[in-house]
Amino acid sequence: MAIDEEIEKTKKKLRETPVNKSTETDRGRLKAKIARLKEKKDKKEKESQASGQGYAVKHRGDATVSLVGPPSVGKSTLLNRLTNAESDVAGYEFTTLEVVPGMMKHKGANIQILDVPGLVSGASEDIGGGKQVLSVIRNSDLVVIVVDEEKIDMVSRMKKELYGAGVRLDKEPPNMDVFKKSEGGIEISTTRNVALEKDTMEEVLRENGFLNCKVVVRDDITLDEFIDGLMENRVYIPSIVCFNKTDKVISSELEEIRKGRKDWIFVSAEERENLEKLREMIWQKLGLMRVYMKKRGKEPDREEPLIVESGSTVHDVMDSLNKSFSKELSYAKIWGESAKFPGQKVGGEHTLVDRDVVELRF
Ligand SMILES: Nc1nc2c(ncn2[C@@H]2O[C@H](COP(=O)(O)OP(=O)(O)OP(=O)(O)O)[C@@H](O)[C@H]2O)c(=O)[nH]1
Ligand SMILES: [Mg+2]
Repeated sequence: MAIDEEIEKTKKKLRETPVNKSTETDRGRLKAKIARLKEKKDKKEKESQASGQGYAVKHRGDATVSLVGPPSVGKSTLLNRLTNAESDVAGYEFTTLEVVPGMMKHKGANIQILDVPGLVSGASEDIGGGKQVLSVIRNSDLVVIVVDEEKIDMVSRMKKELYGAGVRLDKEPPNMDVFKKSEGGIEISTTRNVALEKDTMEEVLRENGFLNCKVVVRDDITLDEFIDGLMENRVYIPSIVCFNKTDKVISSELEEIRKGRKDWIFVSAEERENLEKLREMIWQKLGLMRVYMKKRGKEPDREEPLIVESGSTVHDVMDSLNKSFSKELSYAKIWGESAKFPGQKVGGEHTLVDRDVVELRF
């Protein structure tokens, strides 16, 4: 394959280029070239896959979460415990070969959980059909990496795998903008705290075919982040690392493992240990909140909250109701923590918080 060879050749060159200030521009150009070739390869594969088979996973519910991890760590067991699914569980590896969905009810939200098997090293290079698996992950709102004591070292490998596929875990997109122009060459403006050399940026831009453009960089970013900002296929997804089978580890050992891994969650799917905490962590990481809609003179619907992104305004809530309103909002009455007093009148731009009650007036 010509593209593969080119990628390899460029990677080799990059490895052979020493890391120092004088080679930064060269390294930038090489890195940009690799990124561009990978994107080209991705596009080609997507085109050829469009007609062929792939994982057809319909996204349902308020959000979608992918469970990823090496074989036999208990992904299916976890899925069955968290949701209504009945995925096969067995003591040997690669029991689950396709994506199995389940629905988790939490705080009135329907959260779709996907058991995504087979993310093994080499997936981003498409060894063993890993590309489809990656596309399922790329389209989810949260990634839960599952491991057990035996496979604990796989966490960094899986993160690397996802990184190679353009998935940026727990990161914000770089604070920059690129405007393509029809003429005038490359124009770069940066804030004072940006250390990345303009020459390097220019080289990277040219390598990616941005010959006429205006680029604004507002934060000190690394070369890799700058390249990310130019690529179309990057996705930014939050993640959780879930250590399963705590029941199999003696407590002194478990203490040792927990040290330095404060942000991990430790559960036993089999013993149903800490699963409620995992549910809550999933909810928190998804950054969702509940809003109860109320009709004039009636009690709010406490059974079926509207699930919206944290920080949503009254207008956002109206948008997510998926209805077109015949009249403009005159005001909203609100109850709950964001209200100064019960039944406060607010405008569409008012920011709501979890569990607010909203009545729309037209
Ligand atoms: N002791 C213990 N065993 C568990 C736990 N969770 C799962 N297991 C066992 O681990 C084995 C593998 O579980 P699965 O749920 O099939 O694992 P998986 O990650 O889906 O495996 P693949 O589908 O092969 O990738 C089974 O024998 C489970 O009973 C747990 O919390 N504690
Ligand atoms: Mg399984």
